[in-house]
Amino acid sequence: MEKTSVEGVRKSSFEELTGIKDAKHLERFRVKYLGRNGVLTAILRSLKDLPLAERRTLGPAANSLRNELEKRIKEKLSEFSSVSAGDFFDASRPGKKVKIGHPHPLAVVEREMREIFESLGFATVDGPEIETDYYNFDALNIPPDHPARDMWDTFWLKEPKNSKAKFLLRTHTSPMQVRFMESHQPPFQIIVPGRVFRYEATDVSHEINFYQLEGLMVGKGVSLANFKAVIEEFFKRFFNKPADFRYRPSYFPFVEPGLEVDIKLKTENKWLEVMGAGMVHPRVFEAAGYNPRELTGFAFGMGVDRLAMIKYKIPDIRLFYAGDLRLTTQFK
Ligand code: FA5
Repeated sequence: MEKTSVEGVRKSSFEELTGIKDAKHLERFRVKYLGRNGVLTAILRSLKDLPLAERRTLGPAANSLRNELEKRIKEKLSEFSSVSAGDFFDASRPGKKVKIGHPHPLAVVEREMREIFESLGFATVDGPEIETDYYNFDALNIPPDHPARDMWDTFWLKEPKNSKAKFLLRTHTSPMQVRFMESHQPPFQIIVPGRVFRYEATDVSHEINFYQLEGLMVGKGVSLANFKAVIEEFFKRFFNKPADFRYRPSYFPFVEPGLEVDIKLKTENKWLEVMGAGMVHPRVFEAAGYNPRELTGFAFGMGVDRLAMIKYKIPDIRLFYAGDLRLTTQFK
């Protein structure tokens, strides 16, 4: 055996390889040269019978040719593996399952709530998460030093230089009431879903950031009876179960009268507090530039997380913010 035989194999194999156009032929080529009875395999196998001097020159040459051929075959194969190469595409094979993300349960519940209100004629509006103390408090009839400010433990932000306004993370979605009324004329009915923040200790039903959905309907002669009709229709559709309602007097500085709504699903037999509400306070209308003698309206604010917990039987609010995929993958 001579070194030229390896060179000969190199030349002929490379030439042959250039002409190969599909994977089937490539495999045949591989077997021909590198298979158990392949041309190059035979050379490699015969090495052991050669005198040492010949082995020293032939061995490395044959080995390097084998490596080179393996590499080129692999490269060629990857050229064929695109769909257009026909041979490798089997249309009857089941496709690869594409993993897609899941919406967060709170996003699902917010969407469900929004769809119901929109079908009842409410428009959805959005508001800023960073607020001024004016919209979060003053315009809602909660002046500085008013004890009602303690109802909402607040994350205050550092004041920008030369700023008269104080900034905070909104403690509720109610600031959008005056923001919206300042630039719109009644009659209207809106909802404001969004994230809110409170500086409080967390437990199974309290988070420092959570979601609310605010509602506001203003017009001539809007009454508590209208509120009751809207809200009972909403809950009937949201839970899709028969329920009893309880309206308890409560205090929020921006409504008069103020109330809290409890709901008891017939299947649960337990009263659950679901929202604060009331008739818009005349001072709030004044802050927005409306004439309180001409208009009335109702407002409400419900906790999205709390409603999601009830509807989907989620025992701890903190699960929503733990990023555990075992929860999110159950929602679509
Ligand atoms: C308010 O925030 C008022 N803005 C609601 C309102 C709007 C009243 C319009 C009148 C008119 P309250 O602090 O009660 O009210 O919060 C409303 C709802 O948010 C509660 O019923 C509860 O469902 C939810 N909530 C309150 N605090 C937390 C918390 N820490 N974690 C999760 N949900 C909360």
